[in-house]
Amino acid sequence: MSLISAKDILEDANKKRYAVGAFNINNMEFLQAIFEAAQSENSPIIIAASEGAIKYAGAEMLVAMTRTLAQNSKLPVALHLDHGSNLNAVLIAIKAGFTSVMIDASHFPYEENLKITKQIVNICHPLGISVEAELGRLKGVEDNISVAERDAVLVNPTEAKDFVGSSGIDFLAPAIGTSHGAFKFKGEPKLDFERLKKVKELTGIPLVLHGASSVPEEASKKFEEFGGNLKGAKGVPFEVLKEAIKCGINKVNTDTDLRIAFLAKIRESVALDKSQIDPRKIFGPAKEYVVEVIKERMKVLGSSGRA
Ligand code: TD4
Ligand code: CA
Ligand code: ZN
Repeated sequence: MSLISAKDILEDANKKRYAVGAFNINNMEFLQAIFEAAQSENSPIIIAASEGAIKYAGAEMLVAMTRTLAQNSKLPVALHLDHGSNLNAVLIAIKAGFTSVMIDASHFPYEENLKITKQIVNICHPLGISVEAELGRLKGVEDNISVAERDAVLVNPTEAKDFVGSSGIDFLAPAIGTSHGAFKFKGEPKLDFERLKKVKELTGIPLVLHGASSVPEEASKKFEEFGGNLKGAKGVPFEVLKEAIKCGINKVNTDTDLRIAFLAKIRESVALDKSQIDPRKIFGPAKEYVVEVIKERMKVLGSSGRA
């Protein structure tokens, strides 16, 4: 199939209350792993590329690889710019052929965020490209912080309603207590589900969970067994993800889990096969290890069997 917009994928997820993984690509092997897992699970997929990924591989290259794999399959596939920081980054992505973008202006004051987001919507929608925006900041919140501090960091549901209505975005990332990377929580992994439910109630559109990696135990153990250090790493447990999906999350962003899995296996292969000089013999098994992590997540998210 040709690449489609993420809106087309997420509308079904919103209606039927499941979530689709947006998996970040760090290199060609990640992309192959996502497709292999999706094929085997019969799942729709959102391929996410950050500005960092575009800088590393080039937007045209990412589009060409993703298009080729999508055209050789029957799966619904969207190619999405993750955390686009300004108009220029968005233009580079859409010029190359991305079918969905995120504009992340959430660190600006509300009015400024809205203004920038509106501008992106006006450019993207006539082209059939879907738009995601963010409200609040991606930051873990401790249990013992004050209500005021919490409100300053996390999404404001009333603001979310106004923002969605005024901007015309297709899906929203509300900050509810997650953060990027392998170290998400000091104590219990807790998200603000009440806030999330309110945002869903007031907006009705597909919602996105950023910083949703789970830091899978087996891969993390392997990573450390072969000389790595992930001390204190903590992700969002599967049970918490499922609860978030019940409260209205339809897109679950995952990068860290794939990174940990890929590098854990590379550490193992390099340690155990000391005379190996063929990179394919090192990257191949690492890719297959990533496939397993993705398949497991597709089952948890409920996107398996939905393609
Ligand atoms: O948006 N993301 C992925 C962030 C990718 C960052 O890429 P660069 O290093 O190129 O900037 C997520 O929300 C995933 O969060 P996770 O929990 O997987 O860290
Ligand atoms: Ca942000
Ligand atoms: Zn993110």
